[in-house]
Amino acid sequence: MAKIALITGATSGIGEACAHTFAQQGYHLILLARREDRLAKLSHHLADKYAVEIKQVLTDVRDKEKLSAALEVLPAEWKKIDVLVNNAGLSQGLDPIDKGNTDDWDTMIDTNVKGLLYVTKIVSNWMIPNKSGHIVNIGSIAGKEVYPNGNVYCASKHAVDALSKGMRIDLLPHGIKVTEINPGMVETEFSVVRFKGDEERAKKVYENLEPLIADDIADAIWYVVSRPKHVNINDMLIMPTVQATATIIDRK
Ligand code: NDP
Ligand code: 8X3
Repeated sequence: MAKIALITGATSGIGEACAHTFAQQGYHLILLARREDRLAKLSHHLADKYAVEIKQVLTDVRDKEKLSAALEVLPAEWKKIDVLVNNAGLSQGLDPIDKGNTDDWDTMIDTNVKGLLYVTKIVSNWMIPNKSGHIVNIGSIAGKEVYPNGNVYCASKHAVDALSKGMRIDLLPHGIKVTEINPGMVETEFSVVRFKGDEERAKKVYENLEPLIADDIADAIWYVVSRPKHVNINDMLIMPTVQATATIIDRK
């Protein structure tokens, strides 16, 4: 059987770009997300275009029981996962700590931190008997710096940073690679989700600058995953050329 990659948050942005890249490289895919129509459309498109097999896992990474049930029903040969891309994540709101919406905080922490942990626990247990595997966690510049009003999103990505280091230590005896990919501004649906559907406000984030695109990150992930067995790239910070830090941006 061809190699297998499980990509969370595959229905949009970076996850969708990764699905294309891995399919193009001949990987069979397990694509996980919540939006059924998008997941089905993408899966059929990739299966037709690249002649690869695809399993759709329609679930929410926050719901550990449903997540576990949805993954455990996969056939045994599909549990021999070579690459896990822990990409599902989001930001909600951009407010000072005293004004933040506590439901938004729950959503970010439950998705970006706890969801990533639930998926990792299941998949790492499948990788361990194979004594190989590669876990790629999507962190952020927000996991390396804190910016005004970024508070809880930044905290969730700092947690991804710490967890990536922790996973690398704990999974070392099992031959499992752990890489953290940390993008700066990538134009995806991220800002539309952060601003809860306010397209105008989202568009302003990328106004008068050239942001990264999702394919730039998929390309970096493919580079990392395609290194020889003895090489692991621990951590990569990828910024648009016009972005020096989270907040210092050369807008024209
Ligand atoms: P998008 O909003 O375009 O994509 C997010 C993906 O995550 C969607 O496929 C969404 O699918 C999925 N998702 C969200 N919540 C859940 C959930 N609870 N369960 C399962 N899937 C979920 O954003 P990006 O592609 O930009 O974001 C991908 C990752 O990259 C995130 O972790 C984000 O924090 C990170 N990142 C993004 C940057 C950017 O500037 N865009 C920069 C740095 C990091 P569905 O709604 O169908 O479930
Ligand atoms: C997404 C990039 O700068 O909005 O992680 O936090 S940023």
